[in-house]
Amino acid sequence: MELSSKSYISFDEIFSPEIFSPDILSTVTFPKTGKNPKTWQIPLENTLKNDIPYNSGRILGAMSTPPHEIAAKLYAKYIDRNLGDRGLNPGTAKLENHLVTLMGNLLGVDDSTQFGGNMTSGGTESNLIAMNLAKTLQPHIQRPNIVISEAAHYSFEKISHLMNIELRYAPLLPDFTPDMDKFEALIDDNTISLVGIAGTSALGLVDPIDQMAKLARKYHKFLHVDGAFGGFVLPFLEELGLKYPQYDFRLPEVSTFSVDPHKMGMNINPSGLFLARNSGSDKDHDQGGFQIPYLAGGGHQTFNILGTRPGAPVIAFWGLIQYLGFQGFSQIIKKSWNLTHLLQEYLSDIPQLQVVAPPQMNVLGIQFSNPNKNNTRKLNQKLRDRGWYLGHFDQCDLLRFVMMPHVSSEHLGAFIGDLKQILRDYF
Ligand code: 0PR
Repeated sequence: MELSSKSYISFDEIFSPEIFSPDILSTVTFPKTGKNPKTWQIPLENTLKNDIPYNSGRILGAMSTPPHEIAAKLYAKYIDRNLGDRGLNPGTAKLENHLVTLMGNLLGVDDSTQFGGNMTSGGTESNLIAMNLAKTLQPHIQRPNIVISEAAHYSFEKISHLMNIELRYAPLLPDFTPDMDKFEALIDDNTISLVGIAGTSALGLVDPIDQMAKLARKYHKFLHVDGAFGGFVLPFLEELGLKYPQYDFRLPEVSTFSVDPHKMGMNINPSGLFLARNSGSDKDHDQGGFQIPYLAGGGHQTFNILGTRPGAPVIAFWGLIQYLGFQGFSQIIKKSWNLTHLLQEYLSDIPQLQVVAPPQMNVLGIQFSNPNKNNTRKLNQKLRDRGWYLGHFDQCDLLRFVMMPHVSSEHLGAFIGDLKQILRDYF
């Protein structure tokens, strides 16, 4: 059916998808001519209706959330900025430097002149850059390894594969914290970095990074902290009075830190931050970058893996920080923390299930009181069948909740009702 003329279909018809070729998504030929949006907009939107919207309240286990409207507006306005060529975008580059300084301040940096970093595409890229820096700074190590707990995010598997680095996993104790004796025993002359996690992916737990810092000092090792999730939660929870062992640049041994604005920072996707301390006047972190000499805007050195990279996430997050300030973010995080408690309270009513570890931030894991992987798999499936989406960590036999800003107490109430029903019907 040819539908190119604007006047051909009425408004009502636009909302009757059956008048459009239902097969538009099965066509395999690249369209020869452009088509009036009316001919493809409805199929497009109908297809996208398959995506689960955050405001349905159904997404209870993902570490992402809609961006704050201020961030979204700034992003849309400055969508064309390319930080792959800083020389063409010196304004955006200046904002990026300032953003790095502000985030360093949030994470315990006391001397911003001995500090640097970049926005990245997220925790994966930040972790990769950190490990690349650690490797570059120690060229004498031929067969590098890194020591990290078993709770490591899978980005480290990618890093290991891409960079030919051996991953040495310290096992977890029954309380899901790393066994620090075993952690220490894994360190050797070929260890290029110790890695601590400030907010594990499965349970949001904080590694004893203060103890790892002591090991870094004892063995003269690079120490990276993966705070992709927790790095933008812990400073606010500390302010609310919660206590954690130190996990950030307040520890002089922490070399680099990964923190993601696109998680609890409510910035647009993708946005991570790679932060690095210089150990001295050599500007250590400059050595880990790559020279790009030929750009129209002038050559520069970059850590980033991406070439062309969006500048708008920098602008959006810088603006959002100005708009909300520490207090504004604090309110958002407090609400998520309160919801975590509410969820815990609701769950305490369900004897078949138990909370895996007391939550340290707005991440909470559950499993059966008599742990059983098959039951956990089945429960996850039944919840999905009813349209509830949790994280499922099969290896440690748990279902993960993340109380992101889009979750409300009403959503949790509805969820608990369905959960109890499923447990009655199937277990
Ligand atoms: N480090 C930690 C501790 C993480 O939890 C994550 C992501 C990363 C690094 C990597 O960050 P990027 O995904 O930004 O590269 N953790 C989330 C997770 O695994 C990622 C995510 C987010 C997955 C939303 C699904 C989703 O719907 O759960």
